[in-house]
Amino acid sequence: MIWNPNKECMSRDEMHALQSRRLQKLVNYVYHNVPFYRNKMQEMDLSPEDIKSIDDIVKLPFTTKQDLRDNYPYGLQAAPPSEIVRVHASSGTTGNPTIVGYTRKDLAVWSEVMARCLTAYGITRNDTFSVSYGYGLFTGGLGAHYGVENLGATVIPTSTGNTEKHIRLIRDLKITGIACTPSYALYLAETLDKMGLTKDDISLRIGAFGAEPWTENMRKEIEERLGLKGYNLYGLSEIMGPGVSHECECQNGSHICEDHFYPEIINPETLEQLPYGTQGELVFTTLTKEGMPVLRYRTKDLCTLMEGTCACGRTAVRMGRIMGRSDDMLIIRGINVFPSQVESVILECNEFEPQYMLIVDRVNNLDTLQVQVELRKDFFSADVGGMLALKKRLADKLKSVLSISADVRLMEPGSIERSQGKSKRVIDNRKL
Ligand code: DLL
Repeated sequence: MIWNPNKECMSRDEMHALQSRRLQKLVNYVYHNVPFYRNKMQEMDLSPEDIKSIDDIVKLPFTTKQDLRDNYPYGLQAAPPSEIVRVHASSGTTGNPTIVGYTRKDLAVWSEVMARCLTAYGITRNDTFSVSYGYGLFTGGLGAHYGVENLGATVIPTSTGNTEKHIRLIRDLKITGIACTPSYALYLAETLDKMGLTKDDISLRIGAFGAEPWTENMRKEIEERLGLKGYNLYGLSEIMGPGVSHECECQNGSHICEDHFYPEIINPETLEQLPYGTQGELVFTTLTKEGMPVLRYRTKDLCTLMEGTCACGRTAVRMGRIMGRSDDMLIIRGINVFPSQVESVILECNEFEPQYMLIVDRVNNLDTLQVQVELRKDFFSADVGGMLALKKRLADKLKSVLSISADVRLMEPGSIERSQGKSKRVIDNRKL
């Protein structure tokens, strides 16, 4: 099934014409409503009239997460505050989070693209669907929620946490579809096991997994253990949230909702556009967004783009799996974590040297984060109570900044290996 065949199966020529019209309108809109873009374009001696088709996109400036942080909170917002009906936020590197405002029309587009995703996975009005992404500032919960409602299936807003209760709901309400991170899906499988239940006790049939990288092996394991078919769901807050792209029954890459989000692949060093089929950094331009539109947003996600009509009939450009990042962002239990956030917390405390190591692992299918930090000589002591209190203080601070718990290990002075060249601060033992 296809939710919106008019858009999803458009001929390439029609898509090109639509994208060209939308880009021209967007450039005019941001030029007149966002000083940041007007200044950038003026610096480049570029006026909105220079953009005549989507191919002219290469003339436009890029936008980075740093630009969003520098313009915190509402500097890049194009719509007046009276038009903004919702705000989400995504974790920043250090300091300011990224604030994204949505107009009523933005929310309508979002629930449209999410309905496209769910339909492509095979969800219908007859399904009962559990949204197990976090509800709140994170876009996963509410983003998927309104897509399910728009489609007309029954939404169960389970959010995250209390996994046993969740499994009882899956069983008792005969939940057939679920959206969550792939690592949470594995954790669900494990809890199912622990409760003495099997996939035959539940009726899950479709999973929408994303918000973090995952592999074909993880897909097989989740499918096997939960008795469902798992599909990829991709998105990011700065562009919209979940729903930027999705797999279909052919599972040959994820279809990008290209009438709303225009994709490019660039070389992250030279910033040159790369041809389809080459791996590089994914860049998106929001063609229809009103609240906080972005021109050429550098996602830092590395992947390839593919052209060609899919056997499902959709014509949109597809993206391959995310193969890594061009920055050092980690995704731990679905939460974006930058090592620099940990560093800034450590530097705020006199007791520690600026020597630390993050060790990420996956234990019983749940991501774990250990933070090893070196004590300064003057603070290293045999007073166990004092050391425990210090450890707790750091753990609490990290939790409030990162939004996830870390296992803090206080290390003896001089014990963390010093590097000669580029320091290595992260050991990621997860087999992704
Ligand atoms: O993770 C939005 C989302 C929610 C997507 C629910 C899918 C499902 P952010 O917190 O802004 O937004 O994180 C965006 O997460 O740039 C990727 O690095 C990563 N990511 C998201 N989906 C996938 C995926 C949400 N399917 C960042 N595969 C992105 C790999 C993903 N990485």
